[in-house]
Amino acid sequence: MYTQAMDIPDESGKKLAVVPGTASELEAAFEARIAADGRIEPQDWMPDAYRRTLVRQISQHAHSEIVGMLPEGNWISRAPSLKRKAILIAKVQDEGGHGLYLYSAAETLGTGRDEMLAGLHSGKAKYSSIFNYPTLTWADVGVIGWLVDGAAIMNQIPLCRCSYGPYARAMIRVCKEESFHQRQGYEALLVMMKGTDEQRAMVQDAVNRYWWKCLAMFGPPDADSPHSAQGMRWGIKRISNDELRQKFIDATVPQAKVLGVTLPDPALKWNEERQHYDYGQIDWTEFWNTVEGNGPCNKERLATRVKAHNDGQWVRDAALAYARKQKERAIKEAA
Ligand code: BYC
Repeated sequence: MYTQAMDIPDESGKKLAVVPGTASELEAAFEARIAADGRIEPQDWMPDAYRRTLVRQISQHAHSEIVGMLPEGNWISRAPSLKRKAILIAKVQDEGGHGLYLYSAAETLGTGRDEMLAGLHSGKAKYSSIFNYPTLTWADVGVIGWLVDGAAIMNQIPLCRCSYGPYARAMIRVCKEESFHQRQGYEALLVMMKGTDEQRAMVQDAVNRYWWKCLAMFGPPDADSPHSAQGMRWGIKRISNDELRQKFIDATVPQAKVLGVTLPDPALKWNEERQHYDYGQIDWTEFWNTVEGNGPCNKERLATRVKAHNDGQWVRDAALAYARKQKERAIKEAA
């Protein structure tokens, strides 16, 4: 089951090792491992709530990577040069790869990929709010690299130290690829900013549309985040939503200056006492509206994913038929 190859359905991944011990001994061993900042592995005993939290977060993360291919994918056929097209294709493929690692990591917790995908396709499972906004111009592609991937890295670096081993290990490679994504976006914008007035205006317009949505990517304020406290106790999350948002703002303001764009927040100001930038109010009503399925592109994104999944049914059928045939042959040869 934990494989990149197509395999026939197998229940083995669900049979997690039976570890001897009473419920309280198992729980105490788990808590001790967490307190010592150790890793929990798939075969280890873990509380159901820990398992459920991980499946929720990792599968939502996987869905975000997969749906996240769509806004930029729309520009592959319209990239302004062969070089930009090659870079964009590589980036979008990377996002697909991240989704696949993450589904695999979630499968180690005993939840099947079909179940996770059914959650996405029915609209029940969440994915990152940011991918429900349109990519109107080529500058949006650069801004997604710079700001969306930049925010994603800020959030994902601490996940490399997540207490669940398969998720933490997947994040190491994902973060390496995300830094290439961020740099290619920033570099594309630097080139546009050295171009014509129209190009500079296009970059500024994309920054204006994406800035606030990127700040919301980090999730609701800590005080309104139902999962944060327990997620931090379990070592799944290491840094809170608000702290990560602040780190992202502090890192991005100097980059915006080098680029020559204005961040669309009149309240953005260095606070000497806090040693951080102060910033304005995020529109949380708009955020929740988008998360609940009513953003500008939610319906289009889901419909595209469902169609791609249905169109691919024959490939899954063929791969399964082939795997079945191989297995039958192996059994016959062994007999
Ligand atoms: N959008 O208690 P909270 C990428 C939900 S893609 C939608 O703070 P938690 C890329 C949250 O799920 C990388 N929903 O939750 C790809 C929860 O709802 P449920 C994406 C959001 O889990 C292609 C509720 O609000 N990164 O890099 O402690 C191209 C309460 O929130 C959002 C990840 O997925 C949101 N923005 O913290 C380019 C990172 N924020 O489940 C780039 C992994 C919150 O109760 N995930 N919600 O129904 C995480 O780190 C955490 O899950 C979050 C939320 C920080 C997002």
